[in-house]
Formats: sequence, C-alpha cells, structure tokens
Amino acid sequence: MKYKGILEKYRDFLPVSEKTPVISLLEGNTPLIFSGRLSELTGCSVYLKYEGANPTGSFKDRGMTLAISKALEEGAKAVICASTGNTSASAAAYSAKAGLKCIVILPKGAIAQGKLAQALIHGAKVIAIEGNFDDALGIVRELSSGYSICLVNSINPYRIEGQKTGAFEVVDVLGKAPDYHLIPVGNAGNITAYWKGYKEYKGKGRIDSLPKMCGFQAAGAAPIVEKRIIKEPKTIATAIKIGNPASWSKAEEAIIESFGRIDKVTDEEILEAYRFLAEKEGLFTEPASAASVAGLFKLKAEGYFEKDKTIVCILTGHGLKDPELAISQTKPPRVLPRDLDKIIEKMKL
Ligand code: AN7
Repeated sequence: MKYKGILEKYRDFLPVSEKTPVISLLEGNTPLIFSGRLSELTGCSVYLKYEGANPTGSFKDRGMTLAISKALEEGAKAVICASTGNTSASAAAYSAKAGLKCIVILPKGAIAQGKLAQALIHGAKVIAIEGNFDDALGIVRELSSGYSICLVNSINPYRIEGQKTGAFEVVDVLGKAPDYHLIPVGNAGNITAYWKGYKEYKGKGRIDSLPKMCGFQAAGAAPIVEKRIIKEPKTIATAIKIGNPASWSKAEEAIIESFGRIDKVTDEEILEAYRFLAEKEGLFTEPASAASVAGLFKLKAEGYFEKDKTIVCILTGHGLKDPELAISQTKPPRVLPRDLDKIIEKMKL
C-alpha cells in the first residue's frame, strides 16, 4: 500500500475523522537500524530509531502533522510555538503547507543554524527573545490564551497523540515491545508520547509486555533528575537546554510506571556518543539525539542491562540541524595546490 503518513497509517488510534483536513509531509516510517557494535557491547539486541529521516529532520513532525491538521479543522488562522529549534522548524513547514500563519518565539542565540534557517525559509514570523526556552514558553502560553492563536507546543495534546506513533512503529518492526527504551528528555513530551503509545498497543493486545522507559537529560539541564527547576540551563545540546519541562510529571509517571530510569549525561558523554554514531554507525544526529546513546554507554558501565534483551534508542534529530557543532568537533580539510604528487603524498590512508 502507498505510504500516506502517520495519520492515515494509524488513523484508528488517533483523533482524526472524515472532517479532518489531513496536512501531511509523509512523516514517520523512519528506519529502525540494528547496531552490531552496540549489541556486542551490551549483550543485547540494540536498535537505533533514526528520527532525523522525518521530512523536517526531527521527530517533531509526528506531532505536528496532527496539531496542524486539527488547528485547521478547528478554524485557526495562526499557530504559535516556543522552541529550542526543531518544533519551530516543523511548525513552520506544516503551517506553510496548511496555509496557516506561524509565529515562533525563540531564545536568542541558542538555536542551531539549520533549525533557524528552516523556520525562516518556510515563512514563519520569527521573534528571538532575550531569555531562555522556558521564558519563551511562558510568553507563548500567555499569547495563545488571549489571542485565539493555536499553541502547537507539546502542551497541545495532539502533539503527544501524533508522537506516540513512534512507539507503534517500533513494535510493528520488532514484532514485540523492546525491553528498554532509551530517549533524550527536554520538555519531556516525547517520553510521555512513547509511553502512551506502548500502553495503547498493550491495551489492544498487540504486545504482552512494556519497556522500561529510560530518559536522559543533559547534566547542565537536568531538572527532573535533580528534582528542581534549573534557572539557567547549560548544555551544548541546545535542543534539550530546558530547565522547567512542560511534561515533567508525565515523564515521572512513565519512569515510575515502567520501572525505568531518569538520568543525566554530561556534554562530554553526549559528544562521545555523537561522534560514535557518526564514525561507527554512519548516523549523523544532532547532539541532543546522542543523549540516548550516551545513556546507553552509562547504563552499560553500571551493569544495568540484563543479557539478551532488546534495547531501542531514539535518535531524535538530524545532524545537519547543527552543522557548526559538527565542524567544531572535527579538523578542517587540508588545502593543497593542484598537484597530484602532493595530494597522493597527503592521502596516507
Ligand atoms: C532533537 O524544538 O523542545 O523531551 O522546542 O529537538 O519531547 O522535549 C525540542 C526537543 C530531543 C527533547 N531531541 O524532546 C523544541 C524542543 C531533539 C529535540 C528533544 C528535542 P522533548
């Protein structure tokens, strides 16, 4: 059957009716890639779900297809979001397709270049504020309540509904639920959504067991781990530089109900995993995405995983989102004259 995006594929699980004008860029259906190296390391079967393969390069498209379709169905003329970058890129693209005005509030200077480029080129009205993501979210909450603009941050329940389809895809490929589900945590919408998805599949008898949900925050932005609001979050993983997550209690619920874990990984650990994924797995992710694999290395070192289990790590966004970071982590190319001998001499493999 021709692939038509997550709203058509998982229609029975989603609040979509004949009246819903489906706005889709054929998101979802992302690769679940087996990792031989990580499997050997852990004694488990490890799979990496490459969400960077979504149309705007991150998992946000799963929630945005539904949020924008419903906004249109409900007669909205404009949508608004605060963002560390990916939400705004996705909102801008889906709004462009829907013919909706899109307003984006960003923390100034804290957005990776690729994401900013996306929001701008799709024609969103982009405003940078002097403040962090949490300040930006506070502002859009106020604006959307007073001015009949539809809020498309993950506080919007349709975002979570759409994103839960990630869990359906994992199960549909594996034929079962994984034993451990590792995922980066920022605003905590995605861990909430995956947990909801797994539970719904179990409710329908599609799986017998549920995974342990293991969420990873950046060490300088780990409010859930430290059980306190972080006023000035700090991390190179700008996507998850969030000090007061909107879905905080839902994330805690997922972790407690699933007997999982919430933990933090340092920027060094994130960068190590980021480089590992690029150099050994052929997967270019943005740094926030590598937090799940940084978490895998950390839990493995602690002896957390039982043998012969199945582990899924979610790689949330594409590496091209943050080209500056990739460049900063590598050596620039050598410049040589147009001289074959000199080039051969330097080619030393
Ligand atoms: C690549 O775009 O919050 O825990 O405003 O872009 O569901 O917030 C992005 C979050 C992980 C964290 N990985 O997911 C935004 C935004 C990437 C991300 C997260 C984000 P949540």
